[in-house]
Amino acid sequence: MNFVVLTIFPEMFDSFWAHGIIRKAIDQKKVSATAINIRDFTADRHQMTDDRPFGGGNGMVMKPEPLVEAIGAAKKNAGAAKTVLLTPQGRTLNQKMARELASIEELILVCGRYEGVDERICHEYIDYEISIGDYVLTGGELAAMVIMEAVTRMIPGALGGQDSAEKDSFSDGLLEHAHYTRPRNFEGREVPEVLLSGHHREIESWRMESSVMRTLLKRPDLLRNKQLNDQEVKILEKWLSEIEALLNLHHREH
Ligand code: 4HQ
Repeated sequence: MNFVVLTIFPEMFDSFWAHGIIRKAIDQKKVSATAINIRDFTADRHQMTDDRPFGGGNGMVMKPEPLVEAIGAAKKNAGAAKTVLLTPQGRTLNQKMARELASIEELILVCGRYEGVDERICHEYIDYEISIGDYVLTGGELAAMVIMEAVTRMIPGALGGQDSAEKDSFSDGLLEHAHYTRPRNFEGREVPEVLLSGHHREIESWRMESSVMRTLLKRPDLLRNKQLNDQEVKILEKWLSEIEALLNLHHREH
């Protein structure tokens, strides 16, 4: 994967690329990443990247010409590159999109500032419009970092040996199970006994149950949109019958 970011703040990416799994992926040459300063593609003496909106109103709009020049420069080396505009009007990023983007050779991430980019950029020069969520950012830079992080984790081998990407939240449509480490007793709360037992099959089924029930309690929307497998149905039925038994007791007493 080759990431090329178009931005007026290229320095924002230096520390991002120098840490964690993205740093490792770059060191291992699984990923390359560069930031191109849109200002370098301005033609005027003042290197203006923004201008006043036609029709009036507050705020400024990103001029189309420097952006088009910068996209052209980014595509010089990889003509098949796909361009992504970070915008609240795009499709909201999810794990499936991250996985799909990871199979693309080169992504050019276009970061707007001000009120946004001139609308006419979108038709000819942008392949995907992506949002990272329904809230307002000041620029596309943080959104581009979020996309690069989520996509890099999906590149085979980028996560350091294990199959952690498959075990992660959302990979099977469920939240992850609860995690515990030492000490065994923390502020009076014990680690679940089964996790200390060394019974790998029991630990595996405890984790599956933890996953399903946490998803039901914290993100029921995820379960509603998921095709449940036999094991997940069994877990839900077990809890349903326990709840029914409790309610039966209650109703008999009242
Ligand atoms: N932006 N997800 C850049 C966002 C945003 C989001 C607002 C994009 C400002 C200039 N981008 N413009 N949410 O809020 O991607």
